[in-house]
Amino acid sequence: MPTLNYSPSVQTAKAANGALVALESTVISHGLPYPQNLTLAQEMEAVVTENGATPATIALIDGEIQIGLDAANLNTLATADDVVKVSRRDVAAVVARKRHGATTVASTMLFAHMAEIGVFATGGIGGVHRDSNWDVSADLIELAQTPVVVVCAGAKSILDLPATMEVLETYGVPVIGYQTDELPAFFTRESGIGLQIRADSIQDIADIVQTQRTLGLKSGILVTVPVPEDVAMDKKDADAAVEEAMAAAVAQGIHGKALTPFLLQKIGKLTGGESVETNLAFLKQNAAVAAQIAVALQ
Ligand code: PSU
Ligand code: MN
Repeated sequence: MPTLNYSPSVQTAKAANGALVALESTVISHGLPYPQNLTLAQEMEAVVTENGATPATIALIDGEIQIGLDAANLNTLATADDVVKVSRRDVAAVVARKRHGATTVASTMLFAHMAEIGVFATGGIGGVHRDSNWDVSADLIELAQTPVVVVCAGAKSILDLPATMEVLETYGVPVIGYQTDELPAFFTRESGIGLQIRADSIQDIADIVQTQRTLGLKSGILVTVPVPEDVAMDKKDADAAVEEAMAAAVAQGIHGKALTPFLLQKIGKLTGGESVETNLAFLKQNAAVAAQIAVALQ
């Protein structure tokens, strides 16, 4: 086993068998602008705590795997310009070279599982990019093989959502709609894509998770929570910004790991910051739902 460096609060929670929620760090370093990213990271941790669980923000600091971050480390992730966006394929190189790395959904799941943390809150997962040859996020493949519950606001509308759902089905990943019949689409509550599993209570979700574990099914579980109504974006506005951002990415030849951060930043600019506000709101909501699930699983 690699060395996992636990923060004091995570160490204490683990020793007491307390509920834990993993949080990713790419959203901090590459997903949101400074200083909202730092405030958000602190607020997500506070929301997890308020809901009875202990937050464990995961990142690589000087190549060390950190499960739970102190204030200085959070600040580094929010401000440093030499933080690598680390998906599964990047892990070994960043650890070996002792660099700073921000974990995506895929690598956060990987490290959460190593640390025996079963629930993880994020904004949205990566998926199949539109009009691309094989730009399929490693998040989907990680969900196929790593038994961690990922709570998110669906997948970004910058993705090909029907294709993303097909890949999840192929890999046997249950997708649960929390109080919704429809896949939420990140900035908006609706996508037009129906879900097979709707759960109206936290206990119902916990029962499904527990059963999945008892059955020995090794895939992850995706819990999708629609963005709160009062901060959801108008679908027309969101779609227009997405289209324009996509066109800019094509024009500038942006692809690969740079694409998602580019699109998020561009959409933020195009909407005058509205998309960032929406993003912050559902990240906190997801942290609350994840903490409630973690507590119910105790
Ligand atoms: N959700 C957000 N902001 C983000 C991301 C998710 O609200 O920045 C990040 C996650 O870390 C996710 C990654 O794993 O985008 C997907 O990147 P890619 O499409 O390159 O796989
Ligand atoms: Mn990609």
